[in-house]
Amino acid sequence: MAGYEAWLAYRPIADADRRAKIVAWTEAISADEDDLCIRTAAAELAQGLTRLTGRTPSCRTQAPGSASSTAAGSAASISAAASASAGRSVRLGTFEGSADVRESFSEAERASVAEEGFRIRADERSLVIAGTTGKGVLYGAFHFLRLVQTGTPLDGLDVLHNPANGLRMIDQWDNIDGSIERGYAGRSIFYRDNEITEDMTRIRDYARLLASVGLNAIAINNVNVHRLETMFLTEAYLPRIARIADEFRAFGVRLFLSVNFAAPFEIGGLPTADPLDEGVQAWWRATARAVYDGIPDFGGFLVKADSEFRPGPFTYGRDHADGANMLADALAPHGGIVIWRCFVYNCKQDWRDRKTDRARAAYDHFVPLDGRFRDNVMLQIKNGPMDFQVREPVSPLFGAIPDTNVAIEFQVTQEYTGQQRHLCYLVPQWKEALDFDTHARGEGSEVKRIADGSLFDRKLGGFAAVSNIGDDANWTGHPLAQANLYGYGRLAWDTDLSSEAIAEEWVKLTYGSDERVVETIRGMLMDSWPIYESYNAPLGIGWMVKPNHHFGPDVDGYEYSMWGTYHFADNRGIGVDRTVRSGTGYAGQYRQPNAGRFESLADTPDELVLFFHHVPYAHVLHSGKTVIQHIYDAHFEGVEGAEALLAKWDSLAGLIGEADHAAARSRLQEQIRHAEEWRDVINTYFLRKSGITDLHNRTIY
Ligand code: GCV
Repeated sequence: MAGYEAWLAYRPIADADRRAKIVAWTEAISADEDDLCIRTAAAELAQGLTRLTGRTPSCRTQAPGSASSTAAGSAASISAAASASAGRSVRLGTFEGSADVRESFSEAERASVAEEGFRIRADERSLVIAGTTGKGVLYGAFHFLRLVQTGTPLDGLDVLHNPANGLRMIDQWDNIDGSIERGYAGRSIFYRDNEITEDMTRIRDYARLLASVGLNAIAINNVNVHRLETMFLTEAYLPRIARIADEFRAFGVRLFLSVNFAAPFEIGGLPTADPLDEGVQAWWRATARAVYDGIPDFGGFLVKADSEFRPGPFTYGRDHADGANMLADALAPHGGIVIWRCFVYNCKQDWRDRKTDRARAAYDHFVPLDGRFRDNVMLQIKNGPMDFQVREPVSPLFGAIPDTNVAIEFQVTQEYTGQQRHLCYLVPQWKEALDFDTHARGEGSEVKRIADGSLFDRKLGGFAAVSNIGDDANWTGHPLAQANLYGYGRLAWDTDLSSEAIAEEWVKLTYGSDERVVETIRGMLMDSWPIYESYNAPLGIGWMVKPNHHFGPDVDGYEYSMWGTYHFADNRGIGVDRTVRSGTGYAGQYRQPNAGRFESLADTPDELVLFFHHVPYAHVLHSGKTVIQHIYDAHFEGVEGAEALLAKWDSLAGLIGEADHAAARSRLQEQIRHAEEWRDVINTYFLRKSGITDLHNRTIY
């Protein structure tokens, strides 16, 4: 069930034969290195196997600071017995720290394992989970538990997995008052009533969830850093932040803080925050030192600057490279990095001016700075040029700054995709962005190869995403929204996994392997993004949401469309002309052949036609339908799709836990009601606007 334990519930294996086989392979667990992550790995294995098989393996690990001992793990009740000899054991370790593990692999095999990768091999005597580092061993342990649960035979097992991305990060947009910006699953698990929480239980359990899918970094506060969170950099808060970092460290997750660029001025008593001012630079150096005193493996700073009214280097006539490099220099001696967001645009743009275009902004700001950022700076680019809409093209900034480290930013929290009241499995959307070929170095220059750093041979690369969890009992509000968090982690680790495979894995771990359950929920997840899209903003236009909270239909509602609209719909047509020939020129930010494809109305795919072109309502799409007919039909189909989701879920009554079934059911019912509202608001608006009423197939009300 998609409850508190999420995909780590470890439901008992029903098949007695299979259970016996697993018990025979896992009678004992041994790890003889003094390594925090390896101890966590052993404890997790012991806990998982105990619940899966009903039998607790004996466990020998090394206590912190000791030469060698037999110890109990922390997260599970591990028996302190010496390793059993009758059955086979699981041996955990790194190539460097354990002679035993090292000898199980050839030199070439050892060399094939990346820093955080792992290798699992079964031989006649034992099963070895090996890594280059303790973190790798921990990921290997979680993977092994996944293999056991998804029915993989252990005999002859020999697998190697290396993460595709170095940085695999989750960002909390949590505020110290306990609220979460764009959070839809309760309050923060980190803060309450303007204090950092002292209770580590949920934080630890969250760290487990993150590590189990391979995530290795977290920023624990909102990128919009208000006054009290600015103070996180001071002695008043650092000890409690260090306490949180301790919890994450045990699970291999490095802690980052979002910082306020104006901190030297706001809390440091300096007259300026100018990045070229020596006093400011010294202040950041001293601040970084203080942070590292308490958190030796601190990841670094995440920065939203000169965006949506946040302070930044522009105030002082400096640019983003000046700002980011100054922070990078303060962090460099400690091994920290700066993650600098490219979500920079002018909120006050007057949309009557049809040449200025928010979609252009990130590219226009950052391309001229390529090559100027320090090696420990990473630019974090949202997947699309706007803002996590249900459908956007890929940001053209990918591929346009070859001499800069980049990370791709996704939004797991469903701000514009149904706020966890609607089912919207986002992995297919993310995959589409990752598989987009930028042609930056000719054919085969996919976004995923830019994000992971390989295409341009960059030192740093990776994924970041805004989390979807809060203190709701099941973490995500909608039980099925857990699949998005799970999927994000799995995809960050392996960008070649298919959306279906990830969905299936999640269902099996969460609900068990009953074929009907697996097939039905996997199908629901896979259908859900197209369904949501069909009753949301059509054909790539985006934005038709109520202002500020961004939920529910309001065609002209979005707060930054007050000087016009984001869709330019009038009685003649709809869509934004972003061509070079007659529009904002945005299409020209792509490399060929993409630039040419988006420039041409005939070649632009239907799902993005209104993103790139302003067309009459009677324009005929590739599908053969006119734009207005498409809008109209899609909104009816969307409601039918939402109804089908509920029917499928209902077919599982009795096959999954009652409470879980009821919780998702009530969300699916609500989704139908909202889909109807979307259909009626959007269709009424555009029928009126266009004046076209001779549509086919449906009765016009
Ligand atoms: C944290 C969108 C959201 C904001 C968010 C911003 C960002 O505009 O609506 O809530 O601010 O993105 O990514 O910084």
